[in-house]
Amino acid sequence: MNVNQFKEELIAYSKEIGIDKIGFTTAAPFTELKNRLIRQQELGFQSGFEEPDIEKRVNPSLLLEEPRSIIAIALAYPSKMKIRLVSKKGERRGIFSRASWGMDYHHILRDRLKKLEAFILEKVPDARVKSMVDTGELSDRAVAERAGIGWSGKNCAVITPEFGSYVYLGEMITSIPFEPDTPIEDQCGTCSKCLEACPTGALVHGGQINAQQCISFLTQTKGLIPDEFREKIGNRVYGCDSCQTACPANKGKDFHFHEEMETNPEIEKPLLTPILKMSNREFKNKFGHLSGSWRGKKPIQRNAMIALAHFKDETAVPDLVEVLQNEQSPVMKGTAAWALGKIGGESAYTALEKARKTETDIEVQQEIEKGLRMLNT
Ligand code: B12
Ligand code: SF4
Ligand code: SF4
Repeated sequence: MNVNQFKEELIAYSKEIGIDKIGFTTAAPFTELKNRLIRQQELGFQSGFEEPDIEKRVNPSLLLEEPRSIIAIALAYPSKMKIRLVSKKGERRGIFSRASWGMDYHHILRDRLKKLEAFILEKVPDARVKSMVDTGELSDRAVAERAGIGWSGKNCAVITPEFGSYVYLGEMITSIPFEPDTPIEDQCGTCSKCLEACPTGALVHGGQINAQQCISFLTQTKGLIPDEFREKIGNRVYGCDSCQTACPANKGKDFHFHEEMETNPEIEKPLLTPILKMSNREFKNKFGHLSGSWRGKKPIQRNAMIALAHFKDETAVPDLVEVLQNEQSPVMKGTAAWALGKIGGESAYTALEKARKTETDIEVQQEIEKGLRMLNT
């Protein structure tokens, strides 16, 4: 087999099956990344969603026997919704971040990687391959950067010159010794717009994040959101795009190559109050296909209450009172109490006073007190 010719065939095939960019790198260990991951762990800057075994993250030979190369793929996603919502007075909506628009990208990229695997195995039946997207051991960004897909921006994203940073990443470790591509030079220069745009200061330095402070992370947690971040979440019900929308490399970048990624604004910019009352089935029907639903209903409902507090939406008070009175989960009740305090008004006050007398959970009690303090100042 002529490996260089096969690489060209693979590149041509990747275009046919809807892969927007493909790059190749060696299967050598990611030594620089290793130090970085250890440092992030020491500083307590990790999210906890990463694969915990650092050796597996940096050493492809622990994932596939005698690996010889890694193929990196990128698929561009839309940054603007084709259908615009006509906003009606008094309607309050939340927003899912762009990486959660349309069908869950894990399915889409896995489909492309499966097709690529089949193509390889048809030509080289004894090849070994192992693909992953997001939930795999490797750092998708470190692979993509080394394979020449894009540079590693100060906002931490891999930025492609063609599509900006609005690309999903995935990769395949293979036993075939493909010629590696050359990494792209850093193009951030003296710009630091993303650092300035980050609402919480989570980008502690260019290219370094404290995930614990990142709104994207916070919207994906299950507990109570720490006080200092609640107001900064705004109306985001899942994820955050601020360090990408601020980036000049994303200016004018909006690609609609993949039908599955198209949006329905009623879903990705949903009305907030109906979310509070959704049954599990309703939640699954409406949001189940989004990547942003992976943590289930409660975190989205909690974020929706924070968004209603952000809008100070008085029409939401009866629904928030219902959550405070009838929900089992302390996180839901506590967030409702805090939101009622933020929104204010007579019935919010009465509900908080009433709940104060009967509530037994310490966390919820604290949120009720916070709510009442806000109303009394
Ligand atoms: C954990 C995780 C998160 C965490 C932590 C994010 C982070 N920056 O580490 C949280 C929940 C906060 C998060 C948020 C988001 N995520 Co996320 N996330 C991941 C996940 C699972 C692991 C990331 C990881 O290991 N981070 C650890 C850091 C240390 O490594 P890294 O960023 O992977 O690699 C870079 C650094 O190590 C750097 N580096 C290495 N050494 C050194 C040394 C120096 C001095 C410097 C400066 C840099 C540096 O170079 C590497 C390449 O860029 C990956 C999927 C995967 N398996 O890789 C997706 C992934 C990174 N997420 C992705 C996306 C889309 C997002 C969001 C945009 C979603 C959203 N809209 O809300 C935000 C963006 C936040 C941000 N600014 O990074 C995409 C990124 C696509 C892209 N074009 O870059 C990925 C690759 C998923 C995918 N398969 O498409 N995410
Ligand atoms: S995703 Fe939002 S909170 Fe996280 S680093 Fe970017 S701007 Fe900051
Ligand atoms: S905003 Fe500027 S510094 Fe940040 S990633 Fe984009 S180009 Fe780089």
